Amino acid sequence: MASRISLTQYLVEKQREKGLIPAELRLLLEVVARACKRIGYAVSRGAIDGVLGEAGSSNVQGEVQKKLDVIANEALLEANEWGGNLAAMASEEMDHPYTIPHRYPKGEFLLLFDPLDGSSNIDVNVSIGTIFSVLRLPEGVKEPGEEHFLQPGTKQVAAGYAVYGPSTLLVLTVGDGVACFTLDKEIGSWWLTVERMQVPRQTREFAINASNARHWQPPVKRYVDELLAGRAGPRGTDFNMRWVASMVADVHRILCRGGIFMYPRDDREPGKPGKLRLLYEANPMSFLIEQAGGAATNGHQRIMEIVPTKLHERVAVFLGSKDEVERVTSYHREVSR
Ligand code: P6P
Repeated sequence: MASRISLTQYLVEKQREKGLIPAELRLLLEVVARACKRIGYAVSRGAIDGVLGEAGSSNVQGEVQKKLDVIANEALLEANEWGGNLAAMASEEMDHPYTIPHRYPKGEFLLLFDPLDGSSNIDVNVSIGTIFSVLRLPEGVKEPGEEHFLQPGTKQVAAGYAVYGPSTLLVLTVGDGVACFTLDKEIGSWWLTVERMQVPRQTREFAINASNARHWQPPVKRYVDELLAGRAGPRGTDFNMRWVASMVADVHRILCRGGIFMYPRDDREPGKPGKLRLLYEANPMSFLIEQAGGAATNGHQRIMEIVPTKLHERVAVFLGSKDEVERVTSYHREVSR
C-alpha cells in the first residue's frame, strides 16, 4: 500500500517546499486538529457520558448552549492557550475575545471558531462540526482587542472544519487548495484522503431551509422557484434539495459533489442581515469554497471582502458551485439596480 501522508507531513511540506506557512502556523493548525480529535471523542460518547442536552446557559447569540457546545469551546481554549502561537481567540460561545493569559507567551495569530456547529443536531445523532479561521494579529499590536479581529475574510491565512459524522474528517486550506484528512481513530492520525477538493461549476442540488420561503426576499424566491419548476421551467432541468441544518455537513457535501448552500436574510427579522456569523462561519467556509473553485457572496458582494464591524456580525450566505452562486447574485443585483 502506498504510504499515506499525515496531516503533519502535509503541513511540513507546505512549510518547507512552498514556504507557504511559517512553523508557528503549522504548529497552530496541528494543535487545532488535536483539539478536534478531543471534541470528536466527546461527541461520540454522547449519552454514555451524559454530554447530551442543554448546559443550562445561553451564549452571546441568545441561543441555549448545549453541554457539548461548552465542552468543545473549553477543548479549543485549553489546547491553544499555552502554545505560544496565538495572541487571542474568539468564539461563537464567548461574548468577548479570550486573550492569552500573561503566564504564557503570545504569538502572532488570532484563532476564531464555532466550536460545535449544528447544535440542534447534537441530540439526534446527525453530523455536526467545528469551524475555524486564522488571522494575523496586526503589526505592532501588543494587547489584542476585539477590533483586531475585524478583518475581511481575504486576510485569513488558514481556515477549515472538522465534521463529526460516519467518519471524522478535517478539511483545511492554507491558501493552496483544499485538502481532506480522515481520522484513523485506532492510532489518532489524520491521513490525507483527498489532496485537492474541487467544487464543480454546475450542479443540480441546492440547500436551503424551505420552511422560511414565505419570508424570503424576491431574488431568492425567484431563484428557488425556478429550481422547483424543474425541466418544465426556465432552467429546463430538474433539481434536488438537501438540508442537514449543520452548515459543516452541507458545505462538505458541496465540496465533495457540488451544490449551492443558501441562508438568506429574511423578513422574520428585517434588521438582521442573516443568521450565520461572518467571522467564524461564513468567512472560513467562503475561503474553503473559493480555494476549491467555487464562489461565496452575501447576494451582493463577495463575502470575503466584507469589512466586519462587530465580532458576532451576521451575514447572508450563498456559496458553492460558481454558476449557481453567480446566477442568484445577479438576481439580487437586478433588484438593486
Ligand atoms: P435552521 C446551525 O444552528 C446553523 O448555525 C448552521 O450550521 C445551519 O446551516 C443553520 O444554522 C441551520 O439553521 O434555521 O435551518 O435551523
